Amino acid sequence: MDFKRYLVTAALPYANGPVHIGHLAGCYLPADIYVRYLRARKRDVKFICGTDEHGVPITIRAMKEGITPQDVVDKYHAIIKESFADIGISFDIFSRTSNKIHAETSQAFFMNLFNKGVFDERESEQYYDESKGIFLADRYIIGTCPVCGNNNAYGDQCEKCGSTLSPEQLLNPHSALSSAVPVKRKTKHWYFPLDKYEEWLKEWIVDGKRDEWKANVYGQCKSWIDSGLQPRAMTRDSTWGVPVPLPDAKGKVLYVWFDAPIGYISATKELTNQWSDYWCEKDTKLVHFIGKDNIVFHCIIFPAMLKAHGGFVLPENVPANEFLNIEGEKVSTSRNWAVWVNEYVKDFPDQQDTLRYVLCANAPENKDNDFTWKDFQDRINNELVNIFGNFVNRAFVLMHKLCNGRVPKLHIDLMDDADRALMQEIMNSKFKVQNCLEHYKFRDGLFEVIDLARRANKYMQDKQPWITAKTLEETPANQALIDNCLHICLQLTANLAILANPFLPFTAKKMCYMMKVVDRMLEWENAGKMDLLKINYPLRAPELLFRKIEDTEVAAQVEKLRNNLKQAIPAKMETPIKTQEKTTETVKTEAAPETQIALVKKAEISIDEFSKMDLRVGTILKAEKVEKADKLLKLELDMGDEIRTVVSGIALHFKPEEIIGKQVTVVANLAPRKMRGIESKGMILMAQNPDGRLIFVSPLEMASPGSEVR
Ligand code: B3M
Ligand code: ZN
Repeated sequence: MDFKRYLVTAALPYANGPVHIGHLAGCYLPADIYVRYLRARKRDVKFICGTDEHGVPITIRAMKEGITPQDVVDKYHAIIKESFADIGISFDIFSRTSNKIHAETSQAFFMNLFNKGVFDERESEQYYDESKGIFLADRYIIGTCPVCGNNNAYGDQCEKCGSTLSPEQLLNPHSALSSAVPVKRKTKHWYFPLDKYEEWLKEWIVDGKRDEWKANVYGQCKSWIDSGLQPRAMTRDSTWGVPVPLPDAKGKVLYVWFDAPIGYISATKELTNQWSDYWCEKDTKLVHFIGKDNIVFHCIIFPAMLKAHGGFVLPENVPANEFLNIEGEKVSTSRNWAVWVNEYVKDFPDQQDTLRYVLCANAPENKDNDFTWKDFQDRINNELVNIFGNFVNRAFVLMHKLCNGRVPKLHIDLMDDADRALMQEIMNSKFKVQNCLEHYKFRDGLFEVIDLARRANKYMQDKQPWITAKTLEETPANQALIDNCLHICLQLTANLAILANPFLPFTAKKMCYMMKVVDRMLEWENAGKMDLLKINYPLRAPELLFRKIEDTEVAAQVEKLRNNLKQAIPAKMETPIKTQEKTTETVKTEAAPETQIALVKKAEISIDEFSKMDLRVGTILKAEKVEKADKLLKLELDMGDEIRTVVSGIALHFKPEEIIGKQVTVVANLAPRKMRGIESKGMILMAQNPDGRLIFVSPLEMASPGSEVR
């Protein structure tokens, strides 16, 4: 099918934190490369994004920072927008879902379905936190995953095994906001009957011609459909979000995954009066760029919503990427294990394209990939600097030295096989890169660009015009050979700028400046041409396109990652680690990066001495900070036959809300002692990592509270 226009969306990032390079590699960079390519082909394209400003991630962040949800989204919208602009992500609009136009659009969408009788209105019992007066849906509720046993699974998803969950499925559910064990309360919601769209989705995805979709995307969709679709509530009890536009819906808002994808539509409306051409005309190609955790929402739920509404185009493709790890470990925002884009642009000013290069060359297109600073350095120094940059620089320097700073003539009669072969390569490269980009193979496309530069380098090395120059005194006619070589190298440089432009736009611009050509030369139809630079045209002196990354810079970045981690996990460690504890007498050690916590071997004890200890499993029911004692948490433990209070010196390591439901090992017969006026009965055991991190000593499987540890 021939498409008249393109609508390209990139997932709306939650406005609850800055973006990191994993976001870029997974979604925004491939989307930007694709769009820049389409623009170069003079296709009619709109590139849509904005911040997702509703939902639990925002309200939880607000509570953590002690500010309002509005403050949170204002702060992070600005930071995220700036990061994208700095790194050259060229959205046509970067909107926000807190805009009025979005509330109107998503409410109208809801009413359209409501008036058609699409929703089932259902009253059900849901978990409710009495201490906070709030229903616990999605990420407000935490518990043990029934699939993998992860103690920190959310009410909508387990991030460890990827299972989609409902709060009812969690074992040991507890509120993420307080220490409360939730109760059940009646509430009414509007359900979208996904089950009724199962057949249609099967036809559209499984039986339909979705063979273009990436295997990971198609596979996830198929397994969802195969395991049967369930109705899903499209509303929530909350004060933060788009209000449900019905008279009997006080205190109800649209579910964030109902309103967020509609955000693509509202942002397009905000951008252009012609928005309906893009959303409603059959000859629009709609492409959603997302990360792999968003597949079901973009391939199943949103298409079913669009279908129920009617009149909208459906996504032609959803090229979702996998995740990018950092230095061998999963990105973790709570541990601050991430490379933040806003910090990168400060640490590496004018190095936007180098990051774009590395993230594309190493993109997690088919599997999770790893980013390391060493690989960043190697790729830049060995590929961008040594191959691409070096070739362009040599061509310019030699042209200034051997051809008076002007584009030399091409003597067709003197061309040899090597000249012709390289010219053919230029043409081939255009089609290879084009083919990759049309099929969302961005890594391969970038590889083709570098490969052309690699061949060009070899050509120049074989021709050695600087050696030919030494023969000129005796054989002046040899100037024609030098001219031919540099003519071809310079036309190739212009071609490289066109092919590299979607990937490395800052570099392409610099090259245009050096060649004294206007940006219009970068249009794709010019690729493959050998007359892009006019003969005798004077060119500027070369500028270095890329610089080497030094060992010290790599070391500094690795150090920075480690320091961030240490700040997330405070450096001041307390020993001994058994944590009932002495607030004043505790020995403090500073955990420097190299200093591992010293292990002091203790004197031998007899089995009798050991058996005096009553070790038991306890489940943390409540955890709260002890006033005016920044290291202490007051814990309430379910010990089977009783609830115990234990005061523990772990407050610098864990947030109270994160440890509810965890099982711990308790020294149950330790003499009680008063700490800050609270009687502490027992002590919990902790393991301490060499880096100072504390880890609960917990049973591998859920044990009954009060079980003896022997
Ligand atoms: N905000 C989830 C995420 O950032 C969500 C995407 C919405 S796209 C409509 O991963
Ligand atoms: Zn799980």
